Amino acid sequence: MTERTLIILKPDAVQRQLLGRVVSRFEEKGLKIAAAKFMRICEPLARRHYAVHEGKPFFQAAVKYLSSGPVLVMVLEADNVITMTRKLMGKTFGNEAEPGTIRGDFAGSKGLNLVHGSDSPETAAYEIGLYFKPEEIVSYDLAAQPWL
Ligand code: IDP
Ligand code: MG
Repeated sequence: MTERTLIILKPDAVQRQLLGRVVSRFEEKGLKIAAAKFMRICEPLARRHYAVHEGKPFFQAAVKYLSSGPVLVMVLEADNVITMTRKLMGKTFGNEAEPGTIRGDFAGSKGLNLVHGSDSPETAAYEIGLYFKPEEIVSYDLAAQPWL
């Protein structure tokens, strides 16, 4: 079934000028970009984003990190897109993520990890709603679709 996910190229991806290379990973996989926004996430929005992690020891650090600079927020759409993007991203930190994954190839510590991706259809719906109005999500046919 066609599914949507929220992807964020985090502040380190912008500052390290890796946006193009990370977006390419998703494009090369054949995932459709349905929405995109370059923006700064304020701290209250970052708190809402990580609300499920409230109370955990890393909550405050994760909020600070996400709101520390501009980001590229995207909605990707494809069958099974949540599982696929989580696999493309790799484990949470680059020091454990497999080579071939975004985090495994471009990050190497238990620190900044370049990219966020929703982890279930429920969180995807919640997270997409934090960043996009329904009319900002664009409906169109990907020309390559019959070849994917
Ligand atoms: P995910 O991004 O792979 O889904 P989550 O467990 O949902 O990982 O954690 C959300 C974010 O919080 C991570 O991407 C990372 O930036 C931060 N984070 C998670 N665990 C830790 C930790 O143990 N130390 C520091 N930051 C963490
Ligand atoms: Mg998560």
